[in-house]
Amino acid sequence: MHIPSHLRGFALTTVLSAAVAGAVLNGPATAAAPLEIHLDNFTFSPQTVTVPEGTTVVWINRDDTPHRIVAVQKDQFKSPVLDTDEKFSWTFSKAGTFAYFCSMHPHMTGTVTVTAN
Ligand SMILES: [Cu+2]
Repeated sequence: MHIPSHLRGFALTTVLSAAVAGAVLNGPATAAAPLEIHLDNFTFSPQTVTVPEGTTVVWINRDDTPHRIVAVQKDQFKSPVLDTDEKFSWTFSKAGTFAYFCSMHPHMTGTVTVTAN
């Protein structure tokens, strides 16, 4: 393939960028993509999600208020107190329904449903 010399640098950069972006977005073939839940205006958004086994869920606090994510069932996930823009990740390795809430504002609730692969 002939590429005009003044375009070669551009073409190479574009190909490399696409390759890097693909690796980040797709990851290893077996891993599910992470799913983000935003904490916004004292609400988990989306409040209810369904993900395949092995998915990592990332909660991100978009409020000016601190929040803390705690699973209803003991011995499950519990985040530290999240200040604005802080994140908490948890990988769901078993199928089931996992209810959680904010321990600082217990009216904030959400559910992660994990399906078997
Ligand atoms: Cu809260």
